[in-house]
Amino acid sequence: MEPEADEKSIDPECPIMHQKIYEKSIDPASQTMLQKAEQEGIETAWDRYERQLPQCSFGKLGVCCRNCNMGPCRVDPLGKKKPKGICGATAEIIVARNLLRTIAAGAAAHSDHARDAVLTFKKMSEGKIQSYGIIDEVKLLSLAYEYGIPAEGKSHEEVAAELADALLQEFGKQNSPILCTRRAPNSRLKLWTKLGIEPRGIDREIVECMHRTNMGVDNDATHILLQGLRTGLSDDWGGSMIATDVQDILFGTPQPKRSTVNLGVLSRDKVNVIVHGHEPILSEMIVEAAEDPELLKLAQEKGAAGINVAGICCTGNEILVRHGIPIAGAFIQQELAVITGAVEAMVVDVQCIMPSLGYLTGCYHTKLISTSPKADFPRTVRMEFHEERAHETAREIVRVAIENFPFRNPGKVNIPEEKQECVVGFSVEAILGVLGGSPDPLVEAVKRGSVRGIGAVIGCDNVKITHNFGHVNLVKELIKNNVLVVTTGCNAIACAEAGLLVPEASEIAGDGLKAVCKVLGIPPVLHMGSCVDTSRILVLASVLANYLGMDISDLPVAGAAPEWMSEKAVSIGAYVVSSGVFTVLGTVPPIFGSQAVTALLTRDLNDVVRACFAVETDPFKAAYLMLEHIDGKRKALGLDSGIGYNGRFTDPNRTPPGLSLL
Ligand code: NFS
Ligand code: SF4
Repeated sequence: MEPEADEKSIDPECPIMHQKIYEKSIDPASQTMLQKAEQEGIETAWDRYERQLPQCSFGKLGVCCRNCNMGPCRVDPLGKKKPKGICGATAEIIVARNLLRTIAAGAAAHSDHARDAVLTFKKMSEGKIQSYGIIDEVKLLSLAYEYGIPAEGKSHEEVAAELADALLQEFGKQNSPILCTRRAPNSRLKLWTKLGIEPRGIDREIVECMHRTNMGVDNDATHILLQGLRTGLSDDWGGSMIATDVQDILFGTPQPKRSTVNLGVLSRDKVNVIVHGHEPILSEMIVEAAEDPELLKLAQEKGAAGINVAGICCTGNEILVRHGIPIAGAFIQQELAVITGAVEAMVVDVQCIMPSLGYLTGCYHTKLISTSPKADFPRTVRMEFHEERAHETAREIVRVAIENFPFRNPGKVNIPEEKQECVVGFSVEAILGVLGGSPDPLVEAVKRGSVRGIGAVIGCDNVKITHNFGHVNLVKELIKNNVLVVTTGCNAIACAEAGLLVPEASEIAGDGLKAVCKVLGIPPVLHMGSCVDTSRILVLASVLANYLGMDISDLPVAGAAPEWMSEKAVSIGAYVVSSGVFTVLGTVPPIFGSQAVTALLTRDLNDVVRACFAVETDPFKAAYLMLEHIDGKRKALGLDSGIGYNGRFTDPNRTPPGLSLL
């Protein structure tokens, strides 16, 4: 029996529990599951976080090093007691080296994902695998053109084969630059060349980071960080962009469509299969298998009303923006989805998958199915996924889920009511389509001041911030102040859960943005895809900059990652800023152990790449910082910057935003 609705709501008599749960998440569906977890004695990431407190101050400041076995060394950031590591490395060197390794790991994750997409694309073009084909022919041909591959007289498969080879070369180029950077404005490209940070082969940049941070190699913080920028650029304008492009060719370029999000998308009477991780190569096949008549019949035989596929994290975003498949939750909700007791199979590949899931699924009937040759987790059912047998493996996975349906324990099932409508799928192509084929209407709206500027808000969830508090408040504050928001990753899921991805959300936007959204029929927050699709945001910025004949850093654009946690987000930060976009980080990066590195990243980078970071944990102040930046850019362009400010953070002089933490 399922509990009655009122039993599911949070107990108002229990202020401590109420407060505690409310501090963990602002999302009612998540709160309901957190309460269920407490009642059932189930541990979540929030409990483990509490047990980790207080977290190590040296780690938080970034001043611990174990890059060699004379260490580990932890240096005193003020340089008094232990100013140097055993080898003589200062806080400055250690902080910079640690950051470079983080960027390398993030860039590696995005780019290795891209490599697998290209390898699948290559096998498809050679006719070695049957499960995938060319869906977006226009994109295939335009990419081939960009890479200098003549298409005349060749079949699409032949073009694809040549393109796949050219794309694979981007990973291993030794001295020549990668090519997608040509999409950036000339001024940016020239700046990168002048600074010596134009990326070469993607793998080369990542390997060089590991080499440079090896004991006794690169020991100049500025020099180290410039390599961080170059590696970040190789991620965005290389790995991430290649992943986006190839996935568009294989699975289609997203176009606007409706769907639903949050834990309430799980079905009470169907077999629930969650796809969690990052690579659509797998999730696309699961979506297809779930429509297989034979498997649907089997589901019926097992007493289910059908098969319900839902996503978590970015593989969820991939199938959401292409097929409108619902999303059950973002990163921090992965455990909560299992806690509903209604998930027959959680199918995972790579990235952002908590190892806790293996133990957690053991408390329910859920099967955790791991599929990637690269990744495994405790207590999984292993069903390795290879493209050659993509259909068959996907069918076997869905079959395991169906067979598991009779083991669902109705007494343990509690699916939150909350599911929210959303409109998603705003690829650059789709945005230009909405605008009638040219950026002109958007540019005119910006000139008039109806749209004050563009806010790019991205990134993860993090237990250090009340779930969705940072994401939702920052984005609401921006749209209230007429900033059109573009979003990817877990921020996009948070915005969807808060109802910000529907055209009706423009009701809470400022008058100018509201009018523009109404005319165009769009939401004030545009979901552009998964985290690798952050590359779409920079392509959009380049389209606008090129159209106006200026640099990205001249545009009234600002970025933010309000709740970031992943190394991938650090790589994204590095490339967004190196591409000329001021970016506010909502959780504190481990850099404050070095004043020099902090000053470089939060101020002096302006003189290098014409953009820098700010760190601000208060989303209202973060929004203010972004608005201030956008207004500054408007002023420099001779546009009206006296649009006024409508927000909670009304007294910037009392607590200067962005400085409260320094
Ligand atoms: Ni991006 Fe997407 Fe989410 Fe963060 Fe993880 S799912 S790849 S890394 S947590 S936004
Ligand atoms: Fe210590 Fe230097 Fe070794 Fe790092 S590289 S652990 S600072 S001796």
